[in-house]
Amino acid sequence: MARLDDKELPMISEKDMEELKAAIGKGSLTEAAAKAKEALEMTDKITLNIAVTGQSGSGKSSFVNAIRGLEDTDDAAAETGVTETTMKPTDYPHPTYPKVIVWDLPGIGTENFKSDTYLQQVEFSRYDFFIIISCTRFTSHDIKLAQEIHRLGKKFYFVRSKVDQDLENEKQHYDEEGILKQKKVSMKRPPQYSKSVILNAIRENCIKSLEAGGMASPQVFLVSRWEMGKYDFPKLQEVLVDELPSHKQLTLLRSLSNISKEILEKKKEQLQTQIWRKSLASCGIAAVPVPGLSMVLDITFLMTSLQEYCRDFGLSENTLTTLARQANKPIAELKAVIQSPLREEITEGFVAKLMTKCTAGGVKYSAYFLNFLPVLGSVIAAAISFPTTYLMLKNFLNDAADDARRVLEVTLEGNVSQ
Ligand SMILES: Nc1nc2c(ncn2[C@@H]2O[C@H](COP(=O)(O)OP(=O)(O)O)[C@@H](O)[C@H]2O)c(=O)[nH]1
Ligand SMILES: [Mg+2]
Repeated sequence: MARLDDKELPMISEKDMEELKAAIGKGSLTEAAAKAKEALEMTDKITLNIAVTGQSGSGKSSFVNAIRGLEDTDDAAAETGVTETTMKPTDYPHPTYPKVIVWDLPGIGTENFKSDTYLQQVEFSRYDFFIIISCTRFTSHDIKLAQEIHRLGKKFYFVRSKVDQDLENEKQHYDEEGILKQKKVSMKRPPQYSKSVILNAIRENCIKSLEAGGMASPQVFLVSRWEMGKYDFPKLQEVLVDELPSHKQLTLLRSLSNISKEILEKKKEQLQTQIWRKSLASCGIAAVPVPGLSMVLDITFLMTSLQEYCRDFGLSENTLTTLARQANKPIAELKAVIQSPLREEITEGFVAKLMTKCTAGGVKYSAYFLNFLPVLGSVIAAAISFPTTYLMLKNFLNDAADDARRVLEVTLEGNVSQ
């Protein structure tokens, strides 16, 4: 943690400054702090409902598990590989972020669910968006459903599942060196086995059949339930976040597995936007003097915030154990690249230590903040507590995101065949 002292002070973004000025204005610090805390609590209350639909056997339940970072055998997992018996949508809350609920919908086009009444039957209004899954070509039921979802003003995403199987099946036509076995060179198969050629062909095929069914410029995401870090799943995660209304983005982001650098970066960026509110809430409401520190702050609140950052970036014993098992690496190899403490190690004492380390930086920041926000100076203790907290949270978040990136790199090592 010594790095915190050595670092140059991170820039305070103009947006943060503007929002802070607007929040504090000429009013009282306590009032602004209460509002900041309220805004944070509102964010925590936001719910997200994701509908997963498609034909029976297409991989819906598997996807419901995978997107929640679960194995099919976990307690909270949806049952997979069973004949469709689901007569109504089943809710599967995310195990760590229960406000994110993934719904396993009954298959479309079955006896009980005709596509014209399907959306009514599954309570269309409940969902934020729809994932339509197929493990072959998309059917007329899928297309009709998508068009109806669009007509009613919501978003849908076509997901083509089980591409690992397609890649494996194609291998049968090639010898061990990846050379085509057929004597006659086929129009369809290249002479050398190529994953990207196969994947592109699947994608094009899906798109063509969707276009033939009347979809304008459809997009299809290729996924494998067994390899969520591969193919189009990381891209799907990004698109889902980008296309959500901005006030819901963080809710989804936090629940997403840290399987790509882009997702990590997005998480960090979104979490950063909350830092000024957290700093204000900490030193403006339940703030008390902390022994050994010349500051007043809400140390429990800060401890929880740091623990949440660790949780969001997978820096906990549980998550690392699962990750190590999935990546088939010893957990020590993952821990070796982590420099911040894990979630379990974050105590009030740790926060106090971290604040002490950031005090010098906080004092430097203080002059800067006071320039813009003289009201901070009216509460003497806040003049130092606020900037020090801001700096501490910012550095910790950066470090946690860096750790998560390095852990991701370790899990990807020796796994380069994208
Ligand atoms: N190889 C492979 N099998 C999958 C994938 N997704 C689902 N499956 C398998 O396909 C079968 C049906 O999956 P399930 O999720 O139960 O389909 P549902 O009926 O749509 O809910 C199960 O045996 C799954 O293990 C995938 O991406 N790759
Ligand atoms: Mg199912």
